[in-house]
Amino acid sequence: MTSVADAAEVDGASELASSDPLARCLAATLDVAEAADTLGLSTAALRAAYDNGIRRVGFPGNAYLLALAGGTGVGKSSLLNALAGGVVSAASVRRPTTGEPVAWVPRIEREPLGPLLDWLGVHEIHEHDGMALGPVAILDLPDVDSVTREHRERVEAILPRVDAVAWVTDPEKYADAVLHDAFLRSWIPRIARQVVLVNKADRVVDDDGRRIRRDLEADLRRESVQGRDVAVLLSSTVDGHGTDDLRAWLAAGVDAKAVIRGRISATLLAGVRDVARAAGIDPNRPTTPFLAAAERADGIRRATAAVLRAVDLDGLRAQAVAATRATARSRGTGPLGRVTSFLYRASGRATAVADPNRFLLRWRDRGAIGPAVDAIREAVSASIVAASPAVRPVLAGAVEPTEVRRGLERALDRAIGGVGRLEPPTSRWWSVVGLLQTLSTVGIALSAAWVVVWILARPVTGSITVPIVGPVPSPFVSLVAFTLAGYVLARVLGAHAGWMGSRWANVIRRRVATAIDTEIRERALEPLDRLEDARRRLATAAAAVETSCG
Ligand SMILES: Nc1nc2c(ncn2[C@@H]2O[C@H](COP(=O)(O)OP(=O)(O)OP(=O)(O)O)[C@@H](O)[C@H]2O)c(=O)[nH]1
Ligand SMILES: [Mg+2]
Repeated sequence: MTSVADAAEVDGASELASSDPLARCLAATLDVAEAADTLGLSTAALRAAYDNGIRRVGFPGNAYLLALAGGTGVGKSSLLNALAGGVVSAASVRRPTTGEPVAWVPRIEREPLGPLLDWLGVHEIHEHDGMALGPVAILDLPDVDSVTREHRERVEAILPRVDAVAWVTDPEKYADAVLHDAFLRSWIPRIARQVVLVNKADRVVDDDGRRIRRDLEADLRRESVQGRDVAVLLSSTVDGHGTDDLRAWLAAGVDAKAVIRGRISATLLAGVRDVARAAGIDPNRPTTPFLAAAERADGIRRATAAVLRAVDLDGLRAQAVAATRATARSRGTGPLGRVTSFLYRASGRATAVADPNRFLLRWRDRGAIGPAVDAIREAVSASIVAASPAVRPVLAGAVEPTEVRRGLERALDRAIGGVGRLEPPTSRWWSVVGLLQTLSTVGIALSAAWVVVWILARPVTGSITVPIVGPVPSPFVSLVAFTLAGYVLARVLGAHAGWMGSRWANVIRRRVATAIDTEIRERALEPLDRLEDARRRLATAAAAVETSCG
């Protein structure tokens, strides 16, 4: 059986041209199922309908399958016997009677329909020669409401695989059967060709019959898909003409292939509508995102501000200025400055206070991004409440604190990585200052030696008259002048480095802030965005299903 069905499935897939609306309907259904999986919706029923559809089109035969379905004792078997003009399926007063499905098939279709009937698990098959009812094989099914539960299970297994259904009821059961039966309500939208038969019409007077029919038609109109009216017929198997309307309905110019395709499309359409509804998509309204643009922008803005606080841009600025000053010191302070900057570096103080790269990379040591996580979660919480119940769990999962934190950390790490290595600026003037500092250091050293010689040997050196102090020996004046020059040079260097450093600090501060902003905007809500994307895909595919399966 499996091998026959598998072979049929291969045929079914290849039989449909890609331009065929049914092929488009099947493909769009699969897109809906895939998007719905991402949203955590149940897609088992839809995928089963898809599989059934693919298999059904692959089976050979030029007849469609119509099932007689309904409660026990309503006269399903009697109706089949009436149509056949003889006993095909045993009918009796015993409840329930029919336990296994019975098929009544036109002789020329018996062989081609073999694999399909096998797939349905129908083994009792009767052939007939008439074609007056059109290309139809009729199945008498067990009941759906007796104490024998397996009967209903058997029917539920067969109904997804038949092409058309005659729902049979009687004047006693009709109210329960259609008005309050979830079973029927769930099936009616999934079948394109169907009729409701109120059998045993011989038991009611004409007026009651007409009233029952009107009631049923009105109720069915509410349950059917796309305003496709379900016909309601009265029938009787004890009255000679009681099945004429049913015969006429069966024979009314039916194209078997159209019935088969209509059934598949109706089932897929109904299944897709169920899934779309669960995703909160209304086919008559544009789909809005879970998180509205304004709330999203606000959440991102607040989260970015919180992250920037955690990163500490003022700290970064101070580090950048200090790093620039350190570079200036090592280039422009002459021999003594070089010694101090070496000592600075050796002690590790330079890296602690003047290394913006290290400062950025180690943001985790300083800042807690908890407030940023809260900002995102607050922005999304209203959307979760507003979302349809079926998608709420997966939405909540997408903005779970650990998930949001991970997203923000990823965004921040990427932003810092993207900024690249920060190299403090330098200036040619610093080397010039460095040279002058070296000269002033040499001058200080020579002046100091001269001072020592002057103290010990008092050579004649002349003196310079300094205001207020009076004449001062030249070695002292020289020592003071060089020291002063060194001091002034150091101050000039410091001022210039500070100016360049703060300009650079402003640039990198902006660069880091922009990178963080961009990354958070694009990445912090990645899990939520995946859901938004799935919902958009679902809405698009569902719209395609409406047009191609409709
Ligand atoms: N008065 C009247 N009795 C009918 C009519 N059709 C069937 N019956 C009787 O109703 C009883 C049940 O008929 P069945 O054909 O066995 O009913 P069924 O729907 O196949 O029942 P299950 O096989 O148990 O699901 C039998 O005694 C029939 O004679 C009808 O149109 N009018
Ligand atoms: Mg029966």
